[in-house]
Amino acid sequence: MQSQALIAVTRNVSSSLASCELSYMPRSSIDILRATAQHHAYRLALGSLGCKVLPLPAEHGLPDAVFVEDVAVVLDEVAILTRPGAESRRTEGAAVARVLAHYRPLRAIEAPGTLDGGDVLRVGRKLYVGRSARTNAEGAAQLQAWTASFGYEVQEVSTHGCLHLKSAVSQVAEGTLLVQPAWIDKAVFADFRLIEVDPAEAHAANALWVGDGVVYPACFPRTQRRLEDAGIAVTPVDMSELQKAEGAVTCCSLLLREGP
Ligand code: CIR
Repeated sequence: MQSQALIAVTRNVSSSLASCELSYMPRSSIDILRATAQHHAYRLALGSLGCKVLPLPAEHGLPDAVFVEDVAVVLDEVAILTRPGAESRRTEGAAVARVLAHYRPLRAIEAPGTLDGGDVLRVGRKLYVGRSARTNAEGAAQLQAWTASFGYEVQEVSTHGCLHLKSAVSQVAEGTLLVQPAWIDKAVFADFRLIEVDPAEAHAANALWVGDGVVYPACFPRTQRRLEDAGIAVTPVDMSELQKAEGAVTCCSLLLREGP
């Protein structure tokens, strides 16, 4: 049987990125040309790992639209359009939904629910949902309702001091998670092999698992070393400008298997 392509839905950097939402970082000047070049290199990295990259045009009126992960949760059976916690981000999903409609039936989180895709970590049939400033109990409950018939189980996870659950934990290999124990209770993930970020690299827990390795920010060499020592192949990318907008590697794409 031919293996299905992995599609990466991405969206080019908005010229208004500097007006992005910020929660934990001070605003600093963002070089848009550099951010655009870094995003281009990110897409090339995904392509080099076998993804079919779909680049949506930039939405210049929507500063955070490059962070497509937050507007949908895509599972094999269904895609759930989120209702992002930040009001400025609520219209970002429309263009992404038009693309996803070609691949999955669509469902949606409705008010008063809020949910950011960055708060959803899928591991098999388990959907860990971060309770953050962006995602509320109603959003998590609606996600459970839309996915229960496919056998998914939502488990809420408290987060402290970070934007999203996936700022604090991401999957890097089968059965293996990369964690920042300062921002979540790592006991929740006791059944996994855990790799902790290097204490000098607080923001290093977000990696994008693709195929046999991860796409990973080049600015965390100590944690990169821990990943490599654990046998994980790392494709480094420079994300410095997108990081000034509190972006990371998972948030710039939505990965989905083509076909049923
Ligand atoms: C925001 O605050 O919503 C954006 N500036 C950054 C979103 C990053 N998203 C993600 O990590 N999933």
